[in-house]
Amino acid sequence: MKDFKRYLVTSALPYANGPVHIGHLAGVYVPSDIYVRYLREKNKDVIWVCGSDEHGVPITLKAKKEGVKPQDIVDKYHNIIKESFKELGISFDIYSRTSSEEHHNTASEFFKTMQENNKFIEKTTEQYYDPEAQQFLADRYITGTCPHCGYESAYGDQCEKCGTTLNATELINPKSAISGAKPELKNTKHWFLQLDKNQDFLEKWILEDHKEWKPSVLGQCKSWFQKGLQPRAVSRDLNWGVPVPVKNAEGKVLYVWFDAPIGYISATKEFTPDWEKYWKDKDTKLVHFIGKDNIVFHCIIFPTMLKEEGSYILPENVPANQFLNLEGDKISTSRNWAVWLHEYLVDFPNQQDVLRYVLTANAPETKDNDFTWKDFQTKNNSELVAILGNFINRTLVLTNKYYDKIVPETGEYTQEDKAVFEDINKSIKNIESNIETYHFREALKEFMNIARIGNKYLADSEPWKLIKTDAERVKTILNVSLQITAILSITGEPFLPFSSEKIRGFLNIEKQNWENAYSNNILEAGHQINKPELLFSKIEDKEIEKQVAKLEKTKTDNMLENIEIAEQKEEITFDYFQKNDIRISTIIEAEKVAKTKKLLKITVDTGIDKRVIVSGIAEFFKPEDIIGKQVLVLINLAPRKLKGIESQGMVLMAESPSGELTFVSPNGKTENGSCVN
Ligand code: B3M
Ligand code: ZN
Repeated sequence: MKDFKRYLVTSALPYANGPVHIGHLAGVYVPSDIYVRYLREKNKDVIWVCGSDEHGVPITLKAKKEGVKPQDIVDKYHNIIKESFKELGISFDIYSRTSSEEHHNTASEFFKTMQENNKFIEKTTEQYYDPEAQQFLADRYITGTCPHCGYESAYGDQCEKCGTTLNATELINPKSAISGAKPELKNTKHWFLQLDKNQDFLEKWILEDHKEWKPSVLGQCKSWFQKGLQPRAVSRDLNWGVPVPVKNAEGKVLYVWFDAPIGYISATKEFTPDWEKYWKDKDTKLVHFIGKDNIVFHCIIFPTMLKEEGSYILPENVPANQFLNLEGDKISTSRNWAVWLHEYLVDFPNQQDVLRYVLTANAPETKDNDFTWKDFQTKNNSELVAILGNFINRTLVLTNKYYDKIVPETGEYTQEDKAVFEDINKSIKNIESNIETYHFREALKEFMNIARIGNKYLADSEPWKLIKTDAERVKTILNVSLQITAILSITGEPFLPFSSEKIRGFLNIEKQNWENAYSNNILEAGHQINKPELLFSKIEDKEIEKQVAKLEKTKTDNMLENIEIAEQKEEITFDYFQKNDIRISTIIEAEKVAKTKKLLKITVDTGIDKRVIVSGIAEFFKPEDIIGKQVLVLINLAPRKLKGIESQGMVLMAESPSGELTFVSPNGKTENGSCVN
């Protein structure tokens, strides 16, 4: 692997239109935090930038919905996001925002340089326009049916169902998201990035020079290349964003996906005056952490911008992740189907590492994955508590008991001792190679393997028994166990930074370099350690039940919200209504119609005659329960055959907005054949 002088790591800028949830964390922020913390422990020169993506239609739509200004929305969520990241230990060097002046200037300059070097094509094309709202409908301002998968709520820029990137004009039955109106096509001028002209370059750069990228990333790029790259507009008719910095471009701003990745550059600028070294020197390794829906922007569009601008380096890797589901369902901000980070931090105080652990262990690295509260509990109780916590606790408690918190001398190592260190060294190497190739789940497994090795070592050597017969040997065993504990604090730092800090506190040591993990003498004999405390505690059923109940409530709320009371039907005259002959009748027989789920064959006494009616109510009523019931029957409905049975009329039912059926019965016993007028 090529050795780079410095690293520049970016993580997708979250849209400031809502808080951050576990899907964002598992896909992007936890893995990038692991990567960067590891590089820092290795004393690498690394800068990690992120910030809020504050432009684009998701923000203006949200503002409109809440009746406030876009700036109010981004201020609110920028702060929530920034704080919650910090509390989870997501250790960006800078968390900036794209509404900042620095960013507006940087994005404008970038565009101007390209413009002056004739890198854009200026074209007037027809775009959708909402005649009611009197505005062009960019991106998410327009919805319609996806031409690829038939999903009915696809956006003008992307179908969230099948992931395809779209042009608004491809949508079937387009509709304005502002007024619901049918949009019209209207001429407007825009600036287009010449992706087509760069296809050869991109194909070679990605498919030949970066075969090591994740198969899913290469796959998406390939499918873009196969379709053939088209020029792509990088401006929009909107009033929220970075204004297009040329004359006569009023009412036009840079497309959010043009300005947002430039946010990585402005954040770096804000962080250090030395920023150019990180962005323009070939010895920098640039890595973009993103989710799979951002692949095309980071692998094709942004690299084309960087190359066309001319003075920037390109990414070395774009380790995109798949999606995390929640309890088997797709996470959704609009359906509130999510575990929100800021809420987790309140519900599980001081348990940041538990979430980090579970999200890493379940990271959707190669396929979509699922988060369940039950699994969260199990991973905490039977892995963090029972393996890692247990090993460290036993080591510290015994050291406290036998040696009054002083690290004992080691005697000559036995075969077992040597084997333990060898196995641990292998695991450390594996953590390194896995982190360096973005396999964080595997890396975490190897880390836990070190704790397992420690546990087994204690269980096999039984110092608590040996202390009576061979006290000398126990000193070595505990010395070795204490060294393993120190190794865990070093190798655990990328994954579980809060626990690592605690362990350092227990051991009374400073933060170490990664290389020290290979030492078997991090703690010298005679070193004084501190009184141990528990590292992890059990999560009880009731805490989990509370979270599950919260999700259940979301489900019911969503269902209720979807229930609509049927609108009033068109007007009819009295005479028209009078044509209905409705009679009080009694059900005298009822049975299920064979081979159907919904149908009951009912015999009613209408006062005039006894007749058979086939009724679609079997899912709501058992035949035996309705016999003897008085109901309303429309008797002059033209007969029709259902499943071979002639139905002579209709039993009237009330249908609730949620689709439940009940009988409409007279109030008190009434003679069969009575007319309902
Ligand atoms: N704001 C993230 C998203 O799709 C989008 C990323 C921008 S990264 C430059 O949620
Ligand atoms: Zn689709």
